[in-house]
Amino acid sequence: MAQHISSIADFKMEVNQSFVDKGVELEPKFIETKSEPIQLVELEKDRDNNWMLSKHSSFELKQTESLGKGEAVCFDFGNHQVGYVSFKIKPIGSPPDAPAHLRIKFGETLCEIGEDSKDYEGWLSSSWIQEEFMHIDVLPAVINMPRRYAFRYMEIKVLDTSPKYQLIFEEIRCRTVSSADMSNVAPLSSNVDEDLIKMDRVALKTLHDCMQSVFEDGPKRDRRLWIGDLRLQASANYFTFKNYDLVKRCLYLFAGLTQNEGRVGACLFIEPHMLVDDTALLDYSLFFISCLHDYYEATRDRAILEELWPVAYKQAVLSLRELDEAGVVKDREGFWAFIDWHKDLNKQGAVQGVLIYTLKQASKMAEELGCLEEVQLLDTYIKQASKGTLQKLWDEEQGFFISGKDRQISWATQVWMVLADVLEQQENEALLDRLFEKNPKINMVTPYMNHHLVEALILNGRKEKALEIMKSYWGEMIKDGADCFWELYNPEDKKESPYGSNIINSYCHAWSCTPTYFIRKYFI
Ligand code: RAM
Repeated sequence: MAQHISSIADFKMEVNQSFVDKGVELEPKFIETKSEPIQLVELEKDRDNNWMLSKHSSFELKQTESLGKGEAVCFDFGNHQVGYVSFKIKPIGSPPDAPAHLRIKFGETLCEIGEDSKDYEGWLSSSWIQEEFMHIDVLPAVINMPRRYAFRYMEIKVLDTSPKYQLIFEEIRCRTVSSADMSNVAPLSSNVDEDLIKMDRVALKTLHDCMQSVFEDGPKRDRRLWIGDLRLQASANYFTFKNYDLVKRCLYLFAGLTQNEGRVGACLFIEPHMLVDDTALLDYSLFFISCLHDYYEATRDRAILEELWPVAYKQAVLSLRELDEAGVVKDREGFWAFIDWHKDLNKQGAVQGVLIYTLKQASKMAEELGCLEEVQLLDTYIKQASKGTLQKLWDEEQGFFISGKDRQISWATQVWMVLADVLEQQENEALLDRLFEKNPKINMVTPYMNHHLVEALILNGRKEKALEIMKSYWGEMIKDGADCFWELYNPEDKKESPYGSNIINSYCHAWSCTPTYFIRKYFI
């Protein structure tokens, strides 16, 4: 079942121009580099129907052989790129007596090159597929492709020339762009475990390629600022690139462009101008509180805390309406919160965890600011919500938190309840152990949700287990060929996609970059 993201009814945008202006002023400078292909590759399917390389050859001549109708060549740039591509085309043979017609595909992974995009039937727009068709009337030509692509592989197929001439391609180049400065990142000491060094490198590359004009969720798709992704990117950024201004910019933009009644939206569009989307997700709105809280912890920038606190507090207040008399978030139909992409996940329990977790952060900020009335109100609700959770959502017999009317037991619900510290530390530890032992069938499918599991383990005396998960999840992705960490990864179903096809998945995705945060914060 697809989980279409729905819009809120009667959507209105509320603008705080002064915040927006501050965000706009913090526009980052881009760092550009040049890259070019390192080899030519050919693809085939393996026994499990996955695309793999069948052949590769170096690209020393820096020029392709001449290609005629129906022939294709695939360039491998050796690593993930985000940027603008240019190349030269030379005709060979008689004077070109017809335009050249090309198809150009870009793939972060081989499946995007191998699969025929005509077969795509997913629910996200096929326009995200990085495939262009172009006619070139005058040859030779220098082509500067106007769009920004995210890719490692680039395939050019000659759809037609004429029987009288063929084409040679040369000077294939990419001008890469990012607002992250790799030179700001401290190298890991060489006595760190080799697997962690590799994981850190891939995580850094993921974050680097997502750091553009804002923290994008994915440079291939959706190329916008989602707050759930921002929260994790910002945490990783504090331990790596330390681009505090980029986080500040995103905070101002979310605060300056809210939805009805001042609700922070789930995501912002950047172009043609900053705009809040009409999607509202309860957990994502609450994460504005976390983003501000974490920014303050990292920078101690009191001015921004004072300035944006009312926006954070508003999210807490708005969320209280979602509670029933017992202080438990009412379960709802539809796409009202995110949590994870598991298609059968009931979100009530996990959202209750997010609510308590963020209310606690809000209370801490209120205390820091000396807002005593707010502290009191928040603490009352935290108490009520925690009590309600234990009364209504804790299943003593099974030793798990349940969610929804069917009393679903999921990994996500347990993890968020642990992070919310509803139980005592020892009980948290026992709950985590039980989770692994009983392995409830509603598991986790995104690196985003796995991040929260790892964090819960680390904070509750299970560092070894956390490391094991990092190695068996992100580490396994590397073994499966990841240059950057992917949006989705289910080791049990490697082609899983919430969108109906893995060619639309993003293979350099913000929320997957956190191994670098874990490694640098807890493991060195
Ligand atoms: C997807 C994106 C994004 C995420 C939202 C909820 O569209 O992958 O990263 O935050 O879903």
